[in-house]
Amino acid sequence: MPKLPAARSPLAMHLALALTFGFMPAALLPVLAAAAAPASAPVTVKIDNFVFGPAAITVAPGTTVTWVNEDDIPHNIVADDKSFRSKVLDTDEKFSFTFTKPGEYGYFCGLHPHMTGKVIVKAG
Ligand SMILES: [Cu+2]
Repeated sequence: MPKLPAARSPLAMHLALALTFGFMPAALLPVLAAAAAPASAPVTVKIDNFVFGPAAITVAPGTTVTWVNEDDIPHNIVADDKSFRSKVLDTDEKFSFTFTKPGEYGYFCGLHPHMTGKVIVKAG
């Protein structure tokens, strides 16, 4: 039976292809889902006692940052490069911005320019 090994090898190759291209993406799915998770988790910056806290945050592209004014004084948020600007926030009011492009975004309070913060957008 010299023909038998040759007749079986295409089947073996077919199985190998199915294992490589059929099962590998399924095995990678949980890894990809885990890597994408941090981008969608929202981040909050609190404003209290004339301070942004945390003053500097690092987030993945696609992250929405929400500022909450927990001070009893109005404040707003103005990007150094004018890429975002909130209205004046009274106590307990919020402002959200989604950062899509990597970079460093410094910002300040338009009413109290000594109040500053920074959002660093960096891919995982
Ligand atoms: Cu202010």
